[in-house]
Amino acid sequence: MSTVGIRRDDSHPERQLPVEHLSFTGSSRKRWLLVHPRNPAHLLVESYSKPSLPLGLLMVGTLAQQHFAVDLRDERIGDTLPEDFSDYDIVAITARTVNVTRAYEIADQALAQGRRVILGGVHPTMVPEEAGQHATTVVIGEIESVWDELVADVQHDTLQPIYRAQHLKPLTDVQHADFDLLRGPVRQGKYTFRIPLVGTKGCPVGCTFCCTPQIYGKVYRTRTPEHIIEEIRYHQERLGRKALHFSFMDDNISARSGYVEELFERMVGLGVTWNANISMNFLQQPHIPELARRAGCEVLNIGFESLDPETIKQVGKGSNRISMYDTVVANVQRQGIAVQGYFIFGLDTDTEASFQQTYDFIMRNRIDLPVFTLATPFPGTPWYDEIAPRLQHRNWDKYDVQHSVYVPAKIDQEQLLTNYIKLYREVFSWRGLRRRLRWNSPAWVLMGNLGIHFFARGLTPQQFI
Ligand code: B12
Ligand code: SF4
Repeated sequence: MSTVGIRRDDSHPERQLPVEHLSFTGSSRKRWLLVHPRNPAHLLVESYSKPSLPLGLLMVGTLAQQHFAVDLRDERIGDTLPEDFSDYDIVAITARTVNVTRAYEIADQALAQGRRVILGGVHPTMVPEEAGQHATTVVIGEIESVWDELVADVQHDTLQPIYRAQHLKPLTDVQHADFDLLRGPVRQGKYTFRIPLVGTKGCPVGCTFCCTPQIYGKVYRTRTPEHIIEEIRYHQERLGRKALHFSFMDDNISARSGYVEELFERMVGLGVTWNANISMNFLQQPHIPELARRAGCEVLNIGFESLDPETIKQVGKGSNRISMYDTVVANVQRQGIAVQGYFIFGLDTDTEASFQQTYDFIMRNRIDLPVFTLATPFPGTPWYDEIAPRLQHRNWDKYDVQHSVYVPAKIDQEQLLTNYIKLYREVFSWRGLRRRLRWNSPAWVLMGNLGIHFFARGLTPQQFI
């Protein structure tokens, strides 16, 4: 592991401060403020779900608290930030593209007050040069893989501009997050009930629009089923009940043959339910969804993306074959598992016909929870470079997959948005819900449909621009 320096503005005031000015009064331990910035606008996901537990930031806190005093604030659930950051030596902020503008605002304020600022998460990982303009230090990728060096440098006050792991740590060495960092009555009920869990990281598929291949390369790492079960038991003990629902945060839980079977087999009888992102090629084999159901699976999240083979080819999604879509859905639903299906619109191969094809597929297969997104070129992906000349703006607040940020090749923006809204309205109309839904689906899937039904009612093209 080594660090890579990049040129950056060295004039931040904190650089001139002697280290003793930065120590927290009355304590020899440096004090960290961990921040999850709020999102700029109402995200679709928030119309049917409370915010997810901030697993990435919890991992940072879990490591940091071994050496430092830690205070975690999540603006998404209404936590406020101090105007004056002088109680803290380090302000560590997580960011995705959608909330990075707010992250930079907080970072700039903390830098101006002489604090050391560490930025991490997906957006700083994808565009570290940009993030470096607002931070003392940018961490590229997962904190676990650079932690030893980072902690030493914080202690000696020799923070480098950039930390990037040369080798990703095996996941077997990674401890699980300490959820006690979120303890407190104020936080009760403010997050979704779904507990985040990581089984694997990375994905070998390599879609051009996705950040994962840039974050982890094509390396696919797995935790041992023992570690995962140990973590499930930790939550059961912590919360005093067995029947918990977990959301695997994995990019793709089934990228290695044999692993997923072993994991699911070991989860049978734990008394938990769960959902996960899964690549569809594995679901062609009926024994995988059958095993998943026995292990407690309620919902599988599948990226269908498009019904057009040209689009699938264009985005490099080699794991999808249109000819297997219906079989895959049937294999999953036969087990009583609901399908949360993801679809992207506005890619260059899309025409008005793409909407009708998607509608027909969804209704024919009674997709339990369809999720529609507008194609969004995230900075740092190969697709972003390709689209860059056609971008309408770089207002990251609108890079939330619910805004049209570039004009596609074959349809104009008006056609795109009119059809997009029409599809939302029809798929989530009362009639659409009656035709699609199974009333024995998990309550949160039904609530999700209802949430989107009301969201879809008032849509106008302007809100997607
Ligand atoms: C599971 C998941 C979800 C879940 C849960 C989200 C959540 N809050 O965790 C759900 C379905 C809710 C979701 C929603 C969305 N998601 Co999502 N999601 C993911 C996925 C697959 C895994 C995220 C995860 O939890 N990973 C595991 C944790 C442990 O990793 P981590 O959070 O990255 O944190 C590590 C490092 O980043 C680093 N780190 C993180 N923070 C910090 C801070 C500091 C200071 C430091 C030093 C280090 C550090 O260390 C951490 C520990 O290893 C990622 C893909 C990916 N690989 O990132 C997409 C991804 C993050 N999602 C994405 C998007 C677009 C969205 C939505 C905007 C989509 C939408 N409109 O609904 C929303 C936004 C929700 C929100 N409020 O932020 C994009 C983001 C692209 C971008 N450039 O920002 C990704 C990258 C997928 C993609 N298309 O490429 N998502
Ligand atoms: S299959 Fe999913 S996680 Fe894997 S590269 Fe494609 S979009 Fe990303």
